Amino acid sequence: MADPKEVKRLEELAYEMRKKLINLCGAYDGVVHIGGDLSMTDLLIGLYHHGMRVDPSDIKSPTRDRFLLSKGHGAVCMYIAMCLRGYFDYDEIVKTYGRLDSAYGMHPCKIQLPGVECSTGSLGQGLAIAVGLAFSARQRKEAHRVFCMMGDGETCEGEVWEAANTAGSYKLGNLVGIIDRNKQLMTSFDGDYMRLEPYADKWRAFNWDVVELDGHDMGQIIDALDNLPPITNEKPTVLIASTIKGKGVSFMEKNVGWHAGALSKEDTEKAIADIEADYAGERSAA
Ligand SMILES: Cc1ncc(C[n+]2csc(CCOP(=O)(O)OP(=O)(O)O)c2C)c(N)n1
Repeated sequence: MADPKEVKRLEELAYEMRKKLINLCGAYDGVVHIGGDLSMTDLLIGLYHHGMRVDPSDIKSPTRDRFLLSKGHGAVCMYIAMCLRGYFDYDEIVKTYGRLDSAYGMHPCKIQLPGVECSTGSLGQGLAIAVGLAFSARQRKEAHRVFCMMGDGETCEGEVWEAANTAGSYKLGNLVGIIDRNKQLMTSFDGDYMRLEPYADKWRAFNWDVVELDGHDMGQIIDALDNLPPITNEKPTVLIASTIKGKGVSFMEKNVGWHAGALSKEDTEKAIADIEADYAGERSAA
């Protein structure tokens, strides 16, 4: 059972991170993938600030856990989670985000930004790379885990399932998939066109252990990460985290118009007020 003090510490970080995301979005002269950033905020805080063995002062440590953001359009969310952990400077991210000469691109680049494990953005590829890293780690008898965050819409891509089958077949117990299951794709809801259910059963059919959780409940996130099986487990694990796209901002939540967008000054103020009210428990979820 998660320690209430740790739950509170991470909730505060997630609150701070949401406000930093909105402020960056408001300051940026272009669109940000804000809907899916807000849906995975709590998960990224749980990973970077609790569940993963990482050290910003030793980013090449061979024993570090590896994190791959397969839904690379959410890069800024990862930058801010890492910045709150001490990797990067927030003001520098805000100042340069999305510029051609910036290390903080709309999609993450491991060459430009040390600390990023994998360049992503073309959806569907991260899990296959994570499988390779996990397989290699096992061959070398290394003890770290490989974590791979995917969007649920992203898992419409066939390559994901080829990788999932490989991971299940090779019994990669050191591999952890995390699904940001916000039930929205880019411009539609799950089931409008593509249907993902029965989602958990699909992963089980590929020989994965499945943990279903509320991706906005920090206690559940901590418990899921603390109770991962040992890396010698006979199966990889997938955490299917039920989330809300745009979580915390009333006009974005479950609104397909907010997969990506730009925020006016008024939008920014309203979004910050919503996030503050949400955190204070004064606003009911959509
Ligand atoms: C191969 C590929 N096709 C299309 C896109 C454009 N694209 C960017 S985000 C997105 C929707 C992704 O949905 P989901 O994975 O559910 O992400 P989330 O809702 O969590 O943002 C699409 C189609 C892309 N980046 N890569």
